[in-house]
Amino acid sequence: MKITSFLIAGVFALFSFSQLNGEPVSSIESETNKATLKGGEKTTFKVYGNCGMCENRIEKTAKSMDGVTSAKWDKESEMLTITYDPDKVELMSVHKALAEVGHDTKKVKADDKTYSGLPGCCKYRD
Ligand SMILES: [Cu+2]
Repeated sequence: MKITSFLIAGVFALFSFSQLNGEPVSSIESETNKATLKGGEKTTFKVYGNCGMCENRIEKTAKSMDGVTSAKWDKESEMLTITYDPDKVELMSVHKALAEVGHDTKKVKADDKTYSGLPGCCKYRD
């Protein structure tokens, strides 16, 4: 008898909790998940380049990757800042993709053939 009334009280408490919040508990949880996904991880690393064309190429390459939600490369510091979902994309794949279009990072170097194919203004190696 005691257990039954405890259960009823518990169910009632849960019910009034969700009523208090104005929406079911489950929808609050899904909102939280969305926020986590939207934020993702943010990281900044060096990507060698020179000019505005490099900026476009680097940002376009990074953004085209599934799991990368934003990419901003700074011409002066040659630093790329990306927001990404680590469950969808590994950071190393981003380094590789950038090297494939001719841009060295500290982890992956572009091969000479790819590098030599870059427009003259984009040649960043000394
Ligand atoms: Cu360039």
